[in-house]
Amino acid sequence: MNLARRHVIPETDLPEGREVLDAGRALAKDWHVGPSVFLDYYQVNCEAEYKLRCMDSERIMQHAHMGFRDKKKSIRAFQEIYESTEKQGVRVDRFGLCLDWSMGFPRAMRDSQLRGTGLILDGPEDFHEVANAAPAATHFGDFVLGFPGALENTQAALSAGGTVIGNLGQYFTFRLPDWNDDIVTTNSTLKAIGLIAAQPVKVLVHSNLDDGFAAVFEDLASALGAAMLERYIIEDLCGALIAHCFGHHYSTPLTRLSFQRALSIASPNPGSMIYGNTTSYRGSDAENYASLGAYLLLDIVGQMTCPSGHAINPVPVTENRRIPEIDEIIDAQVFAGRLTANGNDYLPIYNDTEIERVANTLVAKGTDFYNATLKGLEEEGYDIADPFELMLAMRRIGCKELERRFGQGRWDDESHRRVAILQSDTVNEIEQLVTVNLDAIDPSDRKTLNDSGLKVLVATSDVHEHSKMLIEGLFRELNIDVLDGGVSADIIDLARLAEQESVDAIALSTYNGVALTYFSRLRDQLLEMGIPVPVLIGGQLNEIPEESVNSLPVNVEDKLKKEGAFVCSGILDAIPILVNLSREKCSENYHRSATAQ
Ligand code: B12
Repeated sequence: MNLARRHVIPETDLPEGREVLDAGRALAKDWHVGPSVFLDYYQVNCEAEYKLRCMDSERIMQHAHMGFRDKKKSIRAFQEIYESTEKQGVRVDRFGLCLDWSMGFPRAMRDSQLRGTGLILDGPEDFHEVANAAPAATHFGDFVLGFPGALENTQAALSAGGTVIGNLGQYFTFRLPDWNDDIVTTNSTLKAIGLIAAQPVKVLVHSNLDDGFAAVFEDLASALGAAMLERYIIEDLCGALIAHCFGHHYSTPLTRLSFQRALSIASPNPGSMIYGNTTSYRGSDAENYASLGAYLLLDIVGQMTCPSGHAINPVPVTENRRIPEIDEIIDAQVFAGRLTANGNDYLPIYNDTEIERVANTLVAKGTDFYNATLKGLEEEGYDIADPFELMLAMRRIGCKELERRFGQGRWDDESHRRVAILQSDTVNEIEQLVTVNLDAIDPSDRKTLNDSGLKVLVATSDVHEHSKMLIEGLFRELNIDVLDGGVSADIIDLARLAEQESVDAIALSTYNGVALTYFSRLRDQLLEMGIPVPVLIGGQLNEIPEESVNSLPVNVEDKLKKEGAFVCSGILDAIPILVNLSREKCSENYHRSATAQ
């Protein structure tokens, strides 16, 4: 990729970052942090103050996350979770809301957008109602900052008493369906950050690294360097404060604890929360309890030995199967409370020599990545003192290219990639899954596929791309020609690529609760273009039906099958389908050459 500014940002009339920030700042006369039950109950001006108080008194905060479409149910959940855990001697300090991705659009456009499974709040009144259901801080994280609707959503969040607002990480990696105007997205986000910076009380700009760079970087040194870049943008260029979150993808004790240590140096404001290690939830409830216990204990010991203000986040064990219910959230919180009570017992046997060593390496190499990126971008002609330009450049260049150019690991000519300083758990896990799945394939099927010359277009409908990475890794080992259809792909782009490249099949991964609508639209588009390419589909195959009474997503696998999709619950389900396709292709080729003779 050519990184020169004129290639990446060809627009000649880019708004000036300073002016956009000032426009946001000016709005502070009408929009400010409103009162809330939480602020009133604890007599604090903002959550940052509460966090510092907790750190001083060695209290470990607890975060509960929920994702119901139904507003009334969300309010009930706040109340029931708060009251029930309190009765059991556990305090939930903050609630996070899984807002729907359609919330990223400005209010006036929202109704006509593809909807996922999350909560949709219309105006400031809705925000206020939900945020004040219990005396716990409300974290407005997902789909607020980083989208075209950022300003409206930030205004509403502030007026509902929200003082930790995000999610900057999403700005860099998330794409709303059929929305390509990243100038409007950047404008709205930067204005919102200006408004936040101008508040008389401390409002933290939250960024979940795992929603942004950390999920895609192969090297944790790059992930830490990215936290430094975000801090530079928010604190040095915008005059606001940043609070980082991480956790979904950090599975091994050494990476999880070392990263927490390193982040407390790279990003020293109190952190928002350490997200649960949700990628380790792959099994039954009983199996997932092992993961819950394992990561929580690390996070608790991490807070005891190096308090960073992050709330711990006990994710209910049902989360890989469906959206967790209220009683399951309560169970996870009570579980965490008990672990915290026992946490001190682990300290006498805790030894952090290796953790310190790895954390120090991450800080050193993360700093090198940070410096190399800023220097490299400046040399390519970017104004790195302009937050608008820098944010847009980083978003357009993307994580993979940034890491390829400025990563600190040694470049390996043979594999055409860098050898990571500390490889991320995600990359390790995907590499292991490729091997395990490859070994499970029948040798005769491997031979058929190896000789097939099949060309498969691989894509995702949303940000979830681990399955895509796994599919690509496995298919390449099988000598299948893999064509990259992208992440958060638009239907029309996929169909055009399928036509241009005459692919034999599309392998689609989808997680956001839009499986049936997305597939039906894709199939209709392919048929309209006269290319009935088979579509293999996997992921979270559910959707909230139009006529739903409880607003919960239901499984749509049978409907997908009826509509003609090849439904795959595991990656190996693709093998017999591809073997059949290659046999068909082989016999078509045979007939074609026989007719030609
Ligand atoms: C990792 C993760 C993320 C990461 C993704 C990082 C990345 N760059 O990929 C992050 C943190 C960014 C994320 C964000 C969100 N997430 Co998420 N995420 C997950 C999580 C933990 C794992 C999914 C995953 O990658 N699994 C790894 C793969 C390899 O395993 P697998 O899913 O079992 O896949 C197997 C099969 O399904 C199959 N398969 C899958 N696809 C295909 C395709 C083909 C062709 C074939 C053959 C096979 C196949 O093969 C795989 C291996 O056998 C799940 C919960 C969970 N534990 O499963 C939630 C989950 C998918 N996320 C969810 C949600 C709601 C979101 C958000 C909308 C939250 C929000 N409000 O911000 C955003 C998405 C925003 C957007 N713009 O799209 C929900 C979806 C809810 C639903 N549909 O009912 C889930 C289920 C969590 C939950 N219970 O609420 N998420």
